Amino acid sequence: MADIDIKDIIKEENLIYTKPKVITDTVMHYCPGCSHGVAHKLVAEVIDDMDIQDKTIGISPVGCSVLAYNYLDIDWQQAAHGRAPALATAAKRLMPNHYVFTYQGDGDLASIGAAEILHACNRGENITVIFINNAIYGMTGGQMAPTTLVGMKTATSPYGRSTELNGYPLKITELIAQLPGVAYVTRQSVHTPAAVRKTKKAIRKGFENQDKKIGTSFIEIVSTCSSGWKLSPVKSNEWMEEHMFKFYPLGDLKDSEKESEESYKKYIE
Ligand SMILES: Cc1ncc(C[n+]2csc(CCOP(=O)(O)OP(=O)(O)O)c2C)c(N)n1
Ligand code: SF4
Ligand SMILES: [Mg+2]
Repeated sequence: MADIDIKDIIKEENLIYTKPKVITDTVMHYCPGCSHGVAHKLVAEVIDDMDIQDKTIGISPVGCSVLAYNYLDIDWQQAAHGRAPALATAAKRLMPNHYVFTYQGDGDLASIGAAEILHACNRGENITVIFINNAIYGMTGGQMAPTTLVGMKTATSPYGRSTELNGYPLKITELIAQLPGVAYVTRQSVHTPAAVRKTKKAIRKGFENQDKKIGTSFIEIVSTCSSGWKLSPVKSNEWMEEHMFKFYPLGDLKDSEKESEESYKKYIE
C-alpha cells in the first residue's frame, strides 16, 4: 500500500465537521451533561448558515448562560435578571435590520422576568426568544423554579415540590402560545442527534421569521441541569425523557405564519 501522508487527508475537501465560525475558542464553563453548550452551538450554526454574524445581537440573561457573550462572537447586551425581552425590544426597534434574540433560563424568563416576556410577546416584538427550561435555578445552587416538576427535589424543596406549599409548575410556553402577537412557538430538546437537528431547524425558523415581520418567535429547549439534578450526564438525559417530556411535551404549539390575522380575530371574538 502506498504511503499516505497525513497532510493528504487533512484537506478542506475532506472536512466533514468543523466548529461554527461564530463559536470562540474560549473554553465553556458549563458542567458535563449540560444542555447550554449544545444550544449555544446550534445558535452559532444558524448564524453561520445565514451569514448574519455582523448583524446579530444577542441579549444574555442572568443564570448559568450569563457568559454566553464569551462564547459566541456577535454583538451582545447583558440584561438584568429577567429583563432580556425589554432590552431586546429596544435593540430591535433601534436597529430593525439586525437579528435580535434573547437567550434565557427558566428562572430568568418564567420567574423574575415573567412580566417582561409576556408583555414583549403580547406586543408581538419582532424578536426570537431561546428559552432554556431545565426546571431549576442552575447557577445559584439548584433552587426550585416556577417550572420545577411536582415532587422534584431541589435545594429549596428538599422533600420534593409540593402543590400545597409551592403551587403547580408553570407552563409558560403554553401561556405565550395564546398571545396573538406571537407567530411561532415550539418546544424542542437537544438530547439526541435527531432532536438536535429539529432544534436547529426551529432556531433557524425563529431567525427567519424576523425577516417576515410576523411577530415573536419563541423556542423552548427542554434541557438538563446535571449538577442541579445531581445526576450523571447519561442519567440526566434519561430522567428528562422520563419526567420532563411528560409535563413538557415536545413539538410545535403554534405556527401562525399565515394565521396571524385569524388568531387575532379568534382572540377578540
Ligand atoms: C435581580 C436578581 N435576582 C436574583 C438573582 C440571583 N440569580 C442569579 S441566576 C438566578 C437563577 C438562574 O436560573 P435560570 O434562569 O433557570 O438559569 P440556569 O442557571 O438554570 O440556566 C438567580 C435567582 C440575580 N442575579 N438578580
Ligand atoms: S449548574 Fe446546571 S445549568 Fe448550570 S452549567 Fe451546570 S448543568 Fe448547566
Ligand atoms: Mg434554569
